Amino acid sequence: MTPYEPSRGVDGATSCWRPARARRHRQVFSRSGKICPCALQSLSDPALSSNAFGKLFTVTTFGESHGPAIGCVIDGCPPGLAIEPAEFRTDLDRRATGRSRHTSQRHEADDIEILSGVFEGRTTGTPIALLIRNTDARSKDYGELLDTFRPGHADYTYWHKYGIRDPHGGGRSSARETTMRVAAGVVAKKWLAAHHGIEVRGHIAQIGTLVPRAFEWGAVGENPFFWPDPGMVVELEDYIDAVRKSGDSVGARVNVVADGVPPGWGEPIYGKLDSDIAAALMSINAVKGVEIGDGFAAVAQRGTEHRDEMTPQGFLSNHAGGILGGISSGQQITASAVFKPTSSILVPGQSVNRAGEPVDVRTKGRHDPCVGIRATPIVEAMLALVLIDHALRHRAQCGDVVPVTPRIPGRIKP
Ligand code: EPS
Repeated sequence: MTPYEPSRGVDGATSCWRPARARRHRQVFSRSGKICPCALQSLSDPALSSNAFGKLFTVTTFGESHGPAIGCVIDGCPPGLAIEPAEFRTDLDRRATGRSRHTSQRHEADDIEILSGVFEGRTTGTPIALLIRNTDARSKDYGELLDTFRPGHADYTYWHKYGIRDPHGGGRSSARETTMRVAAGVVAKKWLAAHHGIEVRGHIAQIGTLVPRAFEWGAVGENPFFWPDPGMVVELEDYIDAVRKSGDSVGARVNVVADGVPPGWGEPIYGKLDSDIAAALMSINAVKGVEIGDGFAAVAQRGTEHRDEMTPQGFLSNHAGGILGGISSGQQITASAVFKPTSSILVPGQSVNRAGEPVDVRTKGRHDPCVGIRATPIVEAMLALVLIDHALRHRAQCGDVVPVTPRIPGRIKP
């Protein structure tokens, strides 16, 4: 039984008054000039169900956490880029479960198969299809969730939206989906580095109440927390162990930067670089907040502090996060995303079942005490995917523009 008939919709907005013939011909207006809302929506957004993003470098992901496989199709990748399966290993492992005791203990190999779009190790310009087979799903953990909704989880909203759901492992709402974002991000990072010398890298900037007291980029890859302060790793281990043992979870903040982005990428007004970055980061499962540059701290700043003054030798600060008027300034792009505490936890919480009756829910299974711990490569991937899309969009419209003003160096003047 579904809660309602999806084809009819609940509020009329999704119902279509056009005859099937008009729909086939993408006819938007009736004879009397009435506009069909669903036709307009489908024209402005051909990927209506939103499993794809990007305009020139598009990525479509598919698959469920407990289905046979997950995958993605990248369309619009420039030809000639050298890429082979082994190059996906590092970032996929950085994101994967089961690589330390501080994350979910599901052990997936995450071996990538390139099904199309690459010939003799080089992209051909045709769609690149990437596939990873799921090998360690344990669906029985989800037996009790068939009839109930985890508080704080997408279970309830998916059910109300579609009237049907795959509850095993969270289906599409699972962090498993982010694997393919990271895979697509590997291709984007490689092209950005090869063509523009751009480097995208991230680190965790807060876990629960803990913030780094020191900062070393070199330390980030040396501990399971992507943490820039090597002196705090033992403290973090104890903190996460305690959270896990209590059956609870905590949130995390991930910071990401891109160095080497030239001035000029991004489109005013509705295709601003920062609005596309915000949308991309916010689309990651479990993200609840995004900041660009100083973000919400700008509320307490004065104009004299926030404006990034310019000299021929360099900018004097970077409060704007390298984006002015939605267009890159040539400074470092800086952004930040906050991941909520994992909602699948052992501590029982109140909820309802499908009949609407009150129940207590306690989630068993192999969950992350802090899903943000594995998120740094995902945030990097999403920024890289937005950047490559804007690089291609900029090249398409403004590739032959030659500015007369010398570039201000992107770095902050010492
Ligand atoms: C997840 C729950 C766990 C995680 C999973 C994300 O899955 P399961 O219950 O099937 O063991 O392991 O993460 C991944 C599998 C992954 O590759 O990121 C969730 O509820 O989001």
